[in-house]
Amino acid sequence: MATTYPGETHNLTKHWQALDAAHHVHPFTDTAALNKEGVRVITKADGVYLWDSDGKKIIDAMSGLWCVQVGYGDAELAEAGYEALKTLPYYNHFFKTTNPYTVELAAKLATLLPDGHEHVLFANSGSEANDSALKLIRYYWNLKGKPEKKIHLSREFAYHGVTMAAASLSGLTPMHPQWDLPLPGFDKVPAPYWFGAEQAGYGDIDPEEFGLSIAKRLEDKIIELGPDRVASFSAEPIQGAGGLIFPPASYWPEVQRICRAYDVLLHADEVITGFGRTGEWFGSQTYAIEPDIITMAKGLSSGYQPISAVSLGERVAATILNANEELVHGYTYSGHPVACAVALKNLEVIQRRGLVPRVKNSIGPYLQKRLRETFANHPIVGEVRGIGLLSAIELVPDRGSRKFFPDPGQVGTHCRNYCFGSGLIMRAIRDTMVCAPPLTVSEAEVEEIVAKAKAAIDRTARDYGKM
Ligand code: PXG
Repeated sequence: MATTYPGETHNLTKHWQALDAAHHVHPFTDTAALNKEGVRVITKADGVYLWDSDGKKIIDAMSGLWCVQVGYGDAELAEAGYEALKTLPYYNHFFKTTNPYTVELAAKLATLLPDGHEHVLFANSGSEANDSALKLIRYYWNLKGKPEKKIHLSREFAYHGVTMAAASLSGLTPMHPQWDLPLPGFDKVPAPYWFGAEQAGYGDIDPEEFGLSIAKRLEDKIIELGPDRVASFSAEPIQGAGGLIFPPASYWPEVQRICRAYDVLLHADEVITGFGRTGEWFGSQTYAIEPDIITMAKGLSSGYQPISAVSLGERVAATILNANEELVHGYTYSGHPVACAVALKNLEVIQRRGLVPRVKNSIGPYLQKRLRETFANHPIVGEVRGIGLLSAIELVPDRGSRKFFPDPGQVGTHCRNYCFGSGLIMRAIRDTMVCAPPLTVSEAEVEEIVAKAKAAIDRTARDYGKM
């Protein structure tokens, strides 16, 4: 990183802010509003910490965007990338060629994925993986002689990415109007969001009963559209960017039954839940889901390189790989050697350091316990929920009621700003504060996250006259 420019005397933060404002378009951002406020410049990262260009140290309880499993600054990953850059900086897989990094990674994934997932296809982002998965699903039904099975079902509050197809699959409604989406052939069913059930008109329903009734909505939708027209159901085992929605235990077994009963392919989007987040390698293992197709990204390389993958379950692989024709799909950078080298090292590091059992047995339960203890009787905390290193804190006006604040997002943003101000990164999704630290986070760092979150939530409660 360039920390100084020759002969330069002016403030570098201002310099970078000005360049950013003049030339850089940010994702999911109102550019004009950001430019008035001034962007924060992140210049380095180590472990669970980031530093900005003014030297401020920030604890990152979001692992970047839910992706930095091994923490920042891991020398082994950096060296693996450097070695690959020197040895084979690029080659493709189109011309009947492969390379050691790509095949070793594919084989390694086959040992970690749920049973039956022996084959992977690489892409570069979660969105591309989901786009690819939908194409494979369409192709599967064409090969099966059921070309009319083309409707893709997914859920409200789902986040599956931003390509035309992945955004269509997403159920966060603000993602659609700017682009005239969803495309035809996409339909939604409700999410198993028990905390929001009362507000959504389900009354004071038991979580397990709610899980079954939401699964039934999937069955009703398949019947309404016609099972011979429904290709697939796509779902995150735990909904992430939609507000950390953990399904009641009754939900997944019933969804699995319904998908089998109506011959609908089950696509698990493990972009957030993969690679140890939930205390297993994949969320599908945590919930005993048997998907036909799995998409993964983020933690696959701990975010150190852009890489994603689609894995094919038994029946999808058997059909597509025996089609006796070319699979007309693939990217210039599918299975990029440098990205694969880094991802392979990342998986080795996660395994060697025992990070997945650590999330399941020690640091995950520790985070969950400390958050629950800290907010047990807090006046604006309606629920603390979580599994492994995924946690959510619901901010509500009256902690007993499961009713939301009137203008969703306002209180959450207010609290998020206090977090940022105190050097803590937590996401606010509507009024849900979420936290997903690196799998390497220590108990002392958990304490720092919890203390800073408590201070921010206390200040928010005071500002809203609740404390
Ligand atoms: N599926 C899931 C479940 C995701 O969470 C994607 C697909 C798309 O991945 P790419 O690599 O195309 O971004 C995601 C991405 C947030 C946030 O603020 C979450 C994501 C991306 C950006 C912001 O929570 N998830």
